[in-house]
Amino acid sequence: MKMNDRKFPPGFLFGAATASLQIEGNPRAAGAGETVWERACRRPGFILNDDRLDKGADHLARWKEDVALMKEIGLQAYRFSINWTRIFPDGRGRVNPRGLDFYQALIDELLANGIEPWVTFFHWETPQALEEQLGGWRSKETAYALADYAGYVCAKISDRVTHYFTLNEIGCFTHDAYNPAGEGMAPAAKCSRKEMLQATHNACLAHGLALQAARAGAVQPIRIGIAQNGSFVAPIYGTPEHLDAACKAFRHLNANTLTLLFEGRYLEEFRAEAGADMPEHDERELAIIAGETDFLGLNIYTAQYVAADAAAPSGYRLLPWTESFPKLDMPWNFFVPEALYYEPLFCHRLWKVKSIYISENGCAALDRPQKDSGQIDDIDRVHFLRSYLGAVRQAIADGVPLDGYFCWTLMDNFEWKFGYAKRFGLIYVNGTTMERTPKLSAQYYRTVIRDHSLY
Ligand code: PNW
Repeated sequence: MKMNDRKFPPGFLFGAATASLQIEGNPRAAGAGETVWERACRRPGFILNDDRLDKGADHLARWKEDVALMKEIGLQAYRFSINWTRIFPDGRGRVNPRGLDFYQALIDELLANGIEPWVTFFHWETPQALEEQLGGWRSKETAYALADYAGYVCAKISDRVTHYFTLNEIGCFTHDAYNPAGEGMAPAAKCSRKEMLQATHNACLAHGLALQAARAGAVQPIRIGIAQNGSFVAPIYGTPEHLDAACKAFRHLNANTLTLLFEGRYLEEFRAEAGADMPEHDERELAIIAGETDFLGLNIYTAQYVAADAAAPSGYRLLPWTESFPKLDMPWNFFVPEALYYEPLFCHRLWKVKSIYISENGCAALDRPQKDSGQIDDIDRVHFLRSYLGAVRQAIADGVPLDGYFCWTLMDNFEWKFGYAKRFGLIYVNGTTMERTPKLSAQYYRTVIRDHSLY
């Protein structure tokens, strides 16, 4: 493909992403059930400032205004998640007849405004009932329940929605939520390492089962994949030696998620490391997990640097962060734009993935409205987006099949353990009045989308 040094290919899709629990507010409206996040928010000290989900960004009330803002930015697609417990309050069994009403209306409004809806079935909305009855993701039954829910939803919305993500970021709701430290994401249950690895396996199984269930439920052909982060790495610089080492590290460090999904088996190295803690599984499950997808979504914010190391048994060395390394306003939000070049490149190289979307990319910044104008000049976010989008362009120019980019996130929201203290939005949300103000970065993104060009 020929591109001048600024243009994105004509078919390249620009969107923004959100998640239900982070923006909707009012998590029990219209007969919804409880999620593990709502429950965990009640634990004193679990969330910064003991913030709750109740407010979110008040999207449940302001969704029409929000779609109008999306249109103003010129979004071609909008990725959002459905809260499982709005549809199945207990995760399975009883259906809430009012549960889909909000999403149906949102989908219609998006389409009426020329914005393509991309639905995530699961962005960490684990039903509290399944946590209590089954142990949540520690049980394979949760994987089957997720698939049933996905199939049900797909049957109801696939007349208008043709793009789906099965799950968002497997590691964040398994490895980070069920571990020996009993810390991290909700439910932050103290578990053995075996349970932790089993939870990750079960989530991979849920992904595979959801592929099948969604396709079976769909009333027309759909495109479906996952939105996954993982342990992302980049060569310290791009000589063949460091590049090969980073690619090897990428496959190894993601052995029980991306590598498993695309290769359908656990690597020998992983088996050796896991030892007696290997998750229970069989060949049939591995085949389900490796079910064909239509695209791969990668949520990429940063990557750790890797160097080739002939002396190390693995052949590579992970380079620790230096204290002065530039980062944005999250402890892990290191500024590594080339991550958007290398991670898609590795997936293409290792597994011949034919269609890749950046399903999330963005940063937290200390946004402050100007005293007089109220304007938010988030120059750090503009700088961040321009740099990362540059790497996307470079990857495309080098033949990596990158088909779209979703900015995280549309508007300031509930940032999990950090509550409302961190701002990732293109749109500023006043936490008291809930008033929305597009930031300078929203203007920047609008211009990029309008001209399909990197500025
Ligand atoms: C993603 N890391 O999580 C989630 O999909 C979003 O819901 C979240 O708001 C957003 O990124 C910002 O945090 C991540 O440690 C969790 O690198 C952890 C990391 C990256 C993303």
